[in-house]
Amino acid sequence: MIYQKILQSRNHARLFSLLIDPENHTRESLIRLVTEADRAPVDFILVGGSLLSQGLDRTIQTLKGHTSLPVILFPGSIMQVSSHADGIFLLSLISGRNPELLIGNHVLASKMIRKSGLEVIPTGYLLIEGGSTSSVEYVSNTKPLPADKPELISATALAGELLGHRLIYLEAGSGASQSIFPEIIREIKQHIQLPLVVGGGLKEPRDVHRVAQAGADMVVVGNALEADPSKIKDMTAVLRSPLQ
Ligand code: 1GP
Repeated sequence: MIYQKILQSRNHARLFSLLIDPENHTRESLIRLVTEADRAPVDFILVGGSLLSQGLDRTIQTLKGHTSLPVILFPGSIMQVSSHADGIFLLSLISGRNPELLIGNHVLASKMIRKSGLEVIPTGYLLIEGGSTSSVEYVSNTKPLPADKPELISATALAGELLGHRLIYLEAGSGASQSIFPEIIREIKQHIQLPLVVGGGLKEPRDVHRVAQAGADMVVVGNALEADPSKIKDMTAVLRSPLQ
């Protein structure tokens, strides 16, 4: 069970997830990346992307042929549901005010998701300014939360918890020039009890270390590892150092 593992590791470890966007891969590059992830090992593999519309089943089947790590869908759209995965972060974009991403798409996808048998993890998804216009901002047609308003961000995260989400996900945007500030993470941790996931623009092991030390329960890295899979070892190693 994915959510059980997230809850159980909270007090003694930070989790590391590799995000794979199937659009960025050939079969060979995918196998190289998942082999490195399996060796590191990472805790979870997330699969999703802003543009992906086909090839999702094939990608997950390839992953499953090379690792037994759990695969979680991180859907950029309702077209990204596959019963070959183990679970799905069912995202509600609570930083925005686009009703389709708060309920509309969920209605369209609900029966398909139930039929898939996936473990569903309802996730309050917060887009935070990351230094430039992100794909999520553009595609979702929503404004990110301002990075210099931690009290607004924590109030949004708390609303997500009170509404019954099981995870809070802070997103700076894929390839963000500025990842989530540690002050934001620390502020949120004072207000919520849910596990906190942080991703977007984490490029080096020291970036991973910084957000983990600030209190992220799970760190997500995509671009940097797609560009250089050999970094996975060092990025996961920093999470094994003691928490302060
Ligand atoms: C997941 O979008 C992020 O939250 C991934 O961002 O590709 O910049 O690591 P990167």
